[in-house]
Amino acid sequence: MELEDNYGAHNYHPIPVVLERGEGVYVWDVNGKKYFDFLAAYSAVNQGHCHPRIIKALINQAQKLTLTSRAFYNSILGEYEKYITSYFGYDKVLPMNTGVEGGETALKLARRWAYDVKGVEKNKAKVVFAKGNFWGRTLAAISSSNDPSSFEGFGPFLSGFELIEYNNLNSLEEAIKDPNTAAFMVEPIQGEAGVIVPDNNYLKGVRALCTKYNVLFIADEVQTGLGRTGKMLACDHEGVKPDILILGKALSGGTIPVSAVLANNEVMLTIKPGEHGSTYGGNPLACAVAMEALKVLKDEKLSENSEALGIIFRDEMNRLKNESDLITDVRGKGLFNAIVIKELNGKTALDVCLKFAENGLLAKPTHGDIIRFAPPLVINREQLMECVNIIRQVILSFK
Ligand code: IF1
Repeated sequence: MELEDNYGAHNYHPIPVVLERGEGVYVWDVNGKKYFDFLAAYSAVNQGHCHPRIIKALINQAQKLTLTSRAFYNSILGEYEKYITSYFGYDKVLPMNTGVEGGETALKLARRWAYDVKGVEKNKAKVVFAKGNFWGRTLAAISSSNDPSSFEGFGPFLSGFELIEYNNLNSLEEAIKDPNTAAFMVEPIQGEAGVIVPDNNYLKGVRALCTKYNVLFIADEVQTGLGRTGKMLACDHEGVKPDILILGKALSGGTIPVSAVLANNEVMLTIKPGEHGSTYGGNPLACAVAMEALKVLKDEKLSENSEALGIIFRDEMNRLKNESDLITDVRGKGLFNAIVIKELNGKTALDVCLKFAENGLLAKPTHGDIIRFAPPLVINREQLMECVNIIRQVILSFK
């Protein structure tokens, strides 16, 4: 911790636990203490820490070829592109590395499509976002944010962005009827905002309005995708298909950064050779790891497990809510859940999380009073109940 303090940027304030090993739902600290990981690296280790099949794919490819740059072809990228596009049902994929690069890529595609296909006047394209959104830390991402801790002190900001209320179809229609609108980019469930689940049929409404006004529906499934909410994609709960799908995090099972933007030809082919890319985008190592990470999700039925155990978890949290005046709300879908903590005698969500850590469960608060619970999707019922008991014991200890 001291080394990080002396030699690292102070852009984080971690919970004082020093981890050195991970396996499945467990992580161990440098003193050998074992924890349930109930954050799962913000949903990047849905398949569990160091999944043997994903690590094996990583090692095999790492001993063959890791990076060629896109100046040349390589023997695995085409196979991966075919695999992932048929897996999600899109014509094409643009491979990138981090989630925020996926968001940036989606926005560039949307603007190009607006100019070249929809016929919006040059440099007039507008993209609409929901208040409370979080899709990363780049200047474009913070330019679309209404959270001062994201954007304060980093101006000037990118123009052409408009913010509307989340989960409000009237405000969406008002914003996108503007003929200059290229896209609406939205998280199907808002993660950083605190696992904000919109009303049923919100996504259906988004889909219908975007179709009606010829506006691209961009779904940011970087956190909600890949089984996290109990379906392969959170959009699958309402059977809606976004025009642009952004994936990241668990796409690599928590090994190396891999993200992907999927779209059909009308959108994807607006970007011509040499107009976008990245040194590591689509590198052989990423392709090998991502294919295995996607196979594991299906082979181990992790979406189904997420859905079933999520129901049990929320039932247990609601039971606990009735027994303790500390919890004011329980919400989520699948194994993507959060509780809202009412400050009690000066005790905050952080104090609760520190106590969780003492009792062998790792979680982190967001926005002060919300605790997100998102374990690896490989967790089994027995392990889940052990975690419920830890949570119950800690919560009830705060009188
Ligand atoms: C950190 C938050 C979560 C995301 C969605 C895109 C991205 C993220 C819906 C960008 C990234 C990460 C960032 C990470 C912590 C984590 C996070 F707390 F920051 F906000 F999950 F809620 N879309 N979220 O959630 O992906 O570029 O990071 O790969 O900043 O520490 P990225």
